[in-house]
Amino acid sequence: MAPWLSEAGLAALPQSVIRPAYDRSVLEPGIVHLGVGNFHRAHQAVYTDDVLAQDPRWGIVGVSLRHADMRDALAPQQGLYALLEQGAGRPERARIVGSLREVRVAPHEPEAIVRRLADPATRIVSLTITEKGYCRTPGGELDLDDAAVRADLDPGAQPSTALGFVLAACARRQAAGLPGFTVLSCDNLAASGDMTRALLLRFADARGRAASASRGVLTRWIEQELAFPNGMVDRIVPHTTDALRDRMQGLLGMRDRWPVSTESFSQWVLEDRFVAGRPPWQLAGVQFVADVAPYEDMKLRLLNAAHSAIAYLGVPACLDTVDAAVAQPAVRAFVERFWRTEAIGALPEDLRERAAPYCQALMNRFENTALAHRTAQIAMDGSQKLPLRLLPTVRARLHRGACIDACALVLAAWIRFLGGRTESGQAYEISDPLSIKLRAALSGGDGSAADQVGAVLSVPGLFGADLADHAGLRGAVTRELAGLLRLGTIGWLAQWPHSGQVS
Ligand code: CS2
Repeated sequence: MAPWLSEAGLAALPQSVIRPAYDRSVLEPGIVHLGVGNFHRAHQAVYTDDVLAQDPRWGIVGVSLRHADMRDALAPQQGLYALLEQGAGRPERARIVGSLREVRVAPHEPEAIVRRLADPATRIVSLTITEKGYCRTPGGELDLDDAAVRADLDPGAQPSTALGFVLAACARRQAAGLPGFTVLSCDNLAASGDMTRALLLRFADARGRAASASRGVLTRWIEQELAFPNGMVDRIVPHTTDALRDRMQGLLGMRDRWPVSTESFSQWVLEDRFVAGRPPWQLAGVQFVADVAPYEDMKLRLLNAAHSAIAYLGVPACLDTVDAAVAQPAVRAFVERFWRTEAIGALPEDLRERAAPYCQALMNRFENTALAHRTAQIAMDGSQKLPLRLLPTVRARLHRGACIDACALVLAAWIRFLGGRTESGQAYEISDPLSIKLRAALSGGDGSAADQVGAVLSVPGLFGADLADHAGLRGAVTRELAGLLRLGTIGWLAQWPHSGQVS
């Protein structure tokens, strides 16, 4: 039986495997990361791993906000794990990442997590908690009706939400006269830093009221002491499979309980506003820019929106991976048309020229068969994702009176996906924080396309009053949904766009 990956075993790895180029025993815990999933381990942890030889003050303490599985997998490996980079047309590369010093489990030891966050050694608190982890209303405000947020507002309670932990640490640092830290949101959000700041300030304000404390003291401290740089993160990272575990064992001659695979491509664009220093990430290829918004716009509206289109067209058609979906000429042609005729034109003018080569590179990334990136993975949490990645394009185009047929087809594909059955009749799970509401909305009417579209568009807050009542949008989505229900993904796309549709 091959041995398990461990620090003691590093020297025995094959030469070809890249490993930490620094002494892990001297790493200081400068970063606390909330939400240690595969994306963090294939992205920020790797950029940090690349620069720890230059500056060992930025070791990462990972925090899982719900489950113990990542801690249980990585603790016996002293936080080490293997990463496999597989690029279309590039040689694959295996490396051992050492930047994660330890993983801790927030629900098991909330007080210790607050202490860690409030410790003066912590200078950056980074987050990958997915769109839903920010506890926003569909309109983007802090959801004060969310049970977890309400519980975190109780002045005596131990926090459970990510922002609740950050806030508790802020209160403690302020009381102890300590300086603040940088909060670095690494999720797929527009203006991720600004939004996190607004949510945290709202949280602080609501907590002040709940405690009837002198309102505004903590809020002002956060405004003065913390920084929230905006950032754009990009790397496709599939869930780990047993096939990957076997593969890594072959490559390493050792077993890893939770390896991660990703593409060769990686991008991180950040605003350089850090209040307590930062790792020299520029040496690892991070782009520091004055304004991240154009990078976010391109990425969300072109990459992420196309991903969702592929997922919602793909899952019901049993196209299980992104590469399998874009290998279907009809799906590929639709995605290219969505970019060319709607998404690119809705971007701010100065970005449009860059967008065509960007999309071509995206298609190459989507074709990467080595990743086996599952459409079901992307399909999760549509209610949280679509408003950020698709609706800005819909709004920009409607504002100009331009055609939205391709966007309407993506929305129709989502509504059909919510039906929970493939075209061959197999049931699948819908994983979405609004799934109960969505299911209730869909089960209420006569089941016609018009009825389903009306029900989903009217789910409070989801589409905003402007879109929920937009007759043109409603009509276009209804037509597309009726087509998908009648002919299935490939059948409907084969006829797309239809005569009479201006695309
Ligand atoms: C995907 C993203 O699952 C999803 O919603 O669109 O995770 C995507 O793979 C990354 O944003 C790529 O950087």
